Amino acid sequence: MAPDRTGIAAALEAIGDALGADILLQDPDSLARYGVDRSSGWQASPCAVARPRSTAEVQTIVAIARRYRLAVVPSGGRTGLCGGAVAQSGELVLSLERMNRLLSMDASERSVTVEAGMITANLQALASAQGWFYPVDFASSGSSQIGGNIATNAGGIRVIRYGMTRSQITGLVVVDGRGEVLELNRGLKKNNTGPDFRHLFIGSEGVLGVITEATVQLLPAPAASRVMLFSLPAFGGILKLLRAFSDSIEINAFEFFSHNALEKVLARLGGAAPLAAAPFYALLEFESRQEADESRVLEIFEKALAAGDVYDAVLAGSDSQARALWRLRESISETLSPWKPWKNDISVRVSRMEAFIEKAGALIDEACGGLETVWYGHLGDGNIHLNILKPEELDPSLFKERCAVAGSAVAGLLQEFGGSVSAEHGIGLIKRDYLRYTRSAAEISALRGLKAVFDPDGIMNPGKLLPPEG
Ligand code: 2HG
Ligand code: ZN
Repeated sequence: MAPDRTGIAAALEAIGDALGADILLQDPDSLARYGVDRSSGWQASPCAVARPRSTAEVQTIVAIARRYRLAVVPSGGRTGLCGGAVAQSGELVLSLERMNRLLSMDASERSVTVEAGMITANLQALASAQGWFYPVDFASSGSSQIGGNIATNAGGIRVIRYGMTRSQITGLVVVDGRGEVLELNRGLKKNNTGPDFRHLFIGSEGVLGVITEATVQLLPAPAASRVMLFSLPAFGGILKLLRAFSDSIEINAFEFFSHNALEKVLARLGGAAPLAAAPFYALLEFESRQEADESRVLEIFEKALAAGDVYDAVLAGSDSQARALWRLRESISETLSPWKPWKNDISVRVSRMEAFIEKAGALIDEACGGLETVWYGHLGDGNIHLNILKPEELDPSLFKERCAVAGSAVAGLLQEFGGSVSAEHGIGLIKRDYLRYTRSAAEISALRGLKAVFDPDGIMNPGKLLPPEG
């Protein structure tokens, strides 16, 4: 049972006594700021924010929280879009922001061990200063933290080539809900000693424990790349392009967006459209080691042009042009935020995408006809971010109702297609009622069992990921 006011005050006092009063923030501004993420519609209401400086301090905080049954919400950069870091019921927010140091570097293995609060862009910069590369990247990398990336198994724009965050992590230190410190896999390449708990904590959204340190395998610096933007008359053409490129070049990223996405981004950022208006655009980043790579891309483009699958294309001639093309894609999410969109982050296998899109489009039209939809995402990974925009005049609860009808219909379709209700953003609070469309009842009950093992008193990020029982 959650503690009452006296219990909460006693728990906070015990934390202050153990670690010094400055470990806690309790001013209204901090409570409001640390109690939410980038998803909308929450009323932040944590009891306090703890900002530990080491794994040992995290352990002390979790042990005290457990003694008083105080719920703990682990908190990184709070750039999530699913409410996974929201504290709205008197929980203690546990922010990792002070734990942002590089702990060790191993040049012979090209790996680093860092604290969980390191900002993702700082990890990328640290890697490139050594001539190495950390491939996980997305628009919020300037404020998201590596611990949060791991807890949500973040994806982003280069998954098609390098995989999700999970693929880069060779070791983790976590404090689980029992208050135990677990050192998982310790950076080993080979470790065949039974189930690998590291992978249980990656993507666990803080419901099993708090990630405090990570060992990250970095890659050699990538070869030169080129960026090309295509305009297309129909969605099917994008998939044809993807198939052709997959067979003949090394793709770093393959993204798409609909015309209304580009229109809105240009209206916000200014600047001219890179191509004449078309229903869809595809953005390709490919490795270009030699001229032959570029010639193959141009050959595929010309064939697609002749077949009528593509209208036009522009190949960036410089790094700044390449960045400008990427900015069109990466600015979409932030550009749409004033419309308070209903977000879908869904995936199906690329081979089933065309049939899925046809059916999904019809279902959404039926439930949300008249509402503006924006289609974009990481098509090379089978990942679509369908955003439905709220018209200013439409009452928020009516909007939610209509979107929920579309949401259930699309989730049902995803189940039929063996797809996922969350490709890369996670489940959090927003998608937990949809989990059953992607994970079976047997899986969900096993997940509850895991939670009971690592967090027997249910203090770690309660209410997130798992749907309420019954
Ligand atoms: C992206 O790919 C992000 O731009 C955000 O994952 C997607 O806001 C969204 O729906
Ligand atoms: Zn995305």
